[in-house]
Amino acid sequence: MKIFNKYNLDKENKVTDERHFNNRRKIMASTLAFPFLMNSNILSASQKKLSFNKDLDYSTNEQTNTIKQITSYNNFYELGTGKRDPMLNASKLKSDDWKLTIDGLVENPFTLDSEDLIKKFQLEERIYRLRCVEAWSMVVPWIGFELRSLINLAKPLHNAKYVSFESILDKENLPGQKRNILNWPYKEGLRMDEAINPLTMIAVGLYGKVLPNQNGSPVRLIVPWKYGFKSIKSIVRISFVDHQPTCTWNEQAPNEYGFYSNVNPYVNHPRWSQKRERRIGEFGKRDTLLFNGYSKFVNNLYTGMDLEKNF
Ligand SMILES: Nc1nc2c(c(=O)[nH]1)N[C@H]1C(S)=C(S)[C@@H](COP(=O)(O)O)O[C@H]1N2
Ligand SMILES: [Mo]
Repeated sequence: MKIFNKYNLDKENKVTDERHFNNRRKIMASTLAFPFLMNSNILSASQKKLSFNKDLDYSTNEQTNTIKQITSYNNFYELGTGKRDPMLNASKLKSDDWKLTIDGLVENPFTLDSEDLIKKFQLEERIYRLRCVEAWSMVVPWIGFELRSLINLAKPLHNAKYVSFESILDKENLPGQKRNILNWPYKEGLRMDEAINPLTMIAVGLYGKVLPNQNGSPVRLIVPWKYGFKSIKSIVRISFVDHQPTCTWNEQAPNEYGFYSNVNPYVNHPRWSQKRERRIGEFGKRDTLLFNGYSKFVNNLYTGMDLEKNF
C-alpha cells in the first residue's frame, strides 16, 4: 500500500478538476482512462468499466476524494469494524451470482442479477457529498440510477408507505458476521417520498467502474442528505411495506440514531457535535450544512416536522 503524500493528492485532484471543467450537461463519458487509476492497486484493472452519462443537476463541483481514499477508509461492518478492514477483507464478500429481490406491497415483484443492474437502467455519474455520522465526509463520483426508476417498475400498491432494504447475510464468509456486533443482516429504510426523491440513488459503480467490494458491491443505496449509515451496501432485498421498517443503527441505539438521520448541524449526536466535519484528506474542519447541503432539493419533505424529535 502506498502512503498518500501531498504530491499524490495534488496530482490526483488536478486530474479530477480538469474533468469537471470539461463537463457539459449530461454529456456521454468518453472511454478515456483516467491516468491516476492506472497505478491504483485498489480499484483493479480487471474491474468492469461502465458507460454512463454525467449528471450535473445534482452533482457538486467540489473536489472529489481520490479513489484511494474512497476505497481504503470505509465503514462496512460485515467486513470488520476498522476503517481499513473493508479494504483488507474485500475478497470475503462473494458478489458473484448476485440476486436483488424486489417484493412486498407491489403489483410487479421482480429479481435482478448483476448484469440487469448495469444493463436495465440508464446509468449516470453523480458527484455527491457523503457525510458520515462520525463527523467526517468525502466527495464521491457514484455511478447508478435513481431509485424511483426501479420503484416505477415495481408499481407499489397504495398501502406501500415505506421501503425497506436488506444487505447480504453470509455468516460463513463475512468476518464481521461471525460475531453479533450488529443484528445481521444490516437493514435500512426510507419513507416512500424520500425513496422517490430524484436525489435518492441506487449505485452500481464509482470512478467509472463497478463498485469495489468495500464500497458495497454490487449494489447499494445512496441518500446524500442523510448520514452515511443510511446508504446501505450490498443489497439483496428491497421490500415495500406499510409500516416504518427496522433500521440497524436505530435498533442498536435508538437514542443515538433516529429513523430519519438527516444531516443536521443543529441536532447533536448525544456523544458528539454534528456542527463540523473533517473532509478526508484535509486538515482542519469545515462547517456541516443542513441536509448535507441538499436543502433546496429535500427540505419540503420535512415541513412541519420537529427535526429534533424526528432526528
Ligand atoms: N451493509 C452495510 N452498509 C453500510 C454500512 C455497513 O456497515 N454495512 N456502513 C454504513 C456507514 S456507517 C457509512 S458511513 C457508509 C460508508 O460508505 P463508504 O465506505 O462507501 O464510504 O456505508 C454505510 N452502509
Ligand atoms: Mo457512517
